[in-house]
Amino acid sequence: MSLTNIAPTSELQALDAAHHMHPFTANGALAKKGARIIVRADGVRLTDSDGQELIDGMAGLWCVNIGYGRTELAEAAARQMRELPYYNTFFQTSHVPALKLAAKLAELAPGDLNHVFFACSGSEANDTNLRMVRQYWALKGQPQRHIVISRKNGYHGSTMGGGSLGGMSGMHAQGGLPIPGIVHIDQPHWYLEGGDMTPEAFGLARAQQLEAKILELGPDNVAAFIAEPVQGAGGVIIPPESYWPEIQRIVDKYGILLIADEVITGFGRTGYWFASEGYGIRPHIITIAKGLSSGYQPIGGSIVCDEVAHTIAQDEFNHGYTYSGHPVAAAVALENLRILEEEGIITRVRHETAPYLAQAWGSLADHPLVGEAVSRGMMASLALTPDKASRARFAADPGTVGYICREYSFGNNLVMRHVYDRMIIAPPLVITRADIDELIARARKTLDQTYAHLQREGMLKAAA
Ligand code: PXG
Repeated sequence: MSLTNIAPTSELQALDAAHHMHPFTANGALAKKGARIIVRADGVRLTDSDGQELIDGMAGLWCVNIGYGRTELAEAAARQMRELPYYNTFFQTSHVPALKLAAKLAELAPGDLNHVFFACSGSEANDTNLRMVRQYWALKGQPQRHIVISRKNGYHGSTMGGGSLGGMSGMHAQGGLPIPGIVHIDQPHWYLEGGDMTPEAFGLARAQQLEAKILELGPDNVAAFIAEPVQGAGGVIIPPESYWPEIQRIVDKYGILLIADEVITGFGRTGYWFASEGYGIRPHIITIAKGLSSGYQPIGGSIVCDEVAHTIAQDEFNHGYTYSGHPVAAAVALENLRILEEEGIITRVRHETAPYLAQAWGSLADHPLVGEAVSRGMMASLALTPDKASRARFAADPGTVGYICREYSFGNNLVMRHVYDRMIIAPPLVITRADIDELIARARKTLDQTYAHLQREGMLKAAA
């Protein structure tokens, strides 16, 4: 019996429905259905309140990089709570976990990214970034340089700043987003938007939209470009190889700041400490969260290059969170980084399990319902289609088929998500080959069931 498994599932569901407002959820519909209640986890597996065991194909929410059940992190938290549960870092004070974690991140981050501003989440960190890049240009005597360019279908968080930087149309439709001074260009989503172009030509064309936008706005008005190296929440969209080198050329040419949002891609997700290394890009700021603590504690931040940090240091930066660099979260993050490093987890991803996943996941491309099956490191996606040859979309509203597929997956005790009609996974980095085999078998069964369902319901129709 788990600590939290205190009552029959139906009672827990009723309590949840009565009082708990879930993020990104139609709560009315969920209340009728009842949430699946997770009570404990170990390694890559979750257990629900009915005792069912699931493979967690999403590492929680892209964050449990070292897997569940690492008691070293619980002990690090308990030790730190006993010694110094809280202190702030505002008024000319510091504490050991925050300064040690900042120094460790400076060591791990590429180039001269040597300074860390802490937050409690990726959203908060991106809000920091928005204010920091504008303050940077103000201190440089160019206060008019305030526009940040971002991308449609990018995800940078749910705060006013983060949600505005993101390019999710569903989010912009609610609550008055985006705030002023943020503009969006198109995403490098070849499968859906590439038409007859080759991926390489399309990647170049999408990158060149950045140059066109800079010229349209006036280069002297643009502060920064922010993007995820690989879009996560947008559906694990892996850009064509031509994309990032061209983006780097453009930001260099116009001297604008590059923010790589590595909230998902950081800490080993792509087989490197940071995906920026794998893509050969040189960001001025890297956004971090999630895998920084493997989700065991809420912590995020911005890793900042010498030039920006030294400039910001010239004046008071009127920004910060009560829990910036929280000692317990920082102590847990340090222990997480120690495990990632000492157990060689990221090296194993790069050389062993990611190639294995690429081959196993790639084999799903032969399924009649799958238009493409791609991966980068430990993140993978597949496109569902009624017609493989033409990369057609379904006649049903986007997401209808993806949702059906997700429901079968849940029924097969595999947490695989859908983004519209793309199925995605991002399992814990410690997943073994045997676990991958099991994950793929459940995914294939899910695809078979979805295909049969669509046949039965006459839904294998392409959009006009
Ligand atoms: N940047 C990126 C790239 C993210 O993926 C954030 C910032 C915001 O982090 P916080 O810690 O504030 O959530 C994220 C978060 C999904 C999903 O549906 C993805 C995220 C969060 C919630 C849901 O895939 N990513």
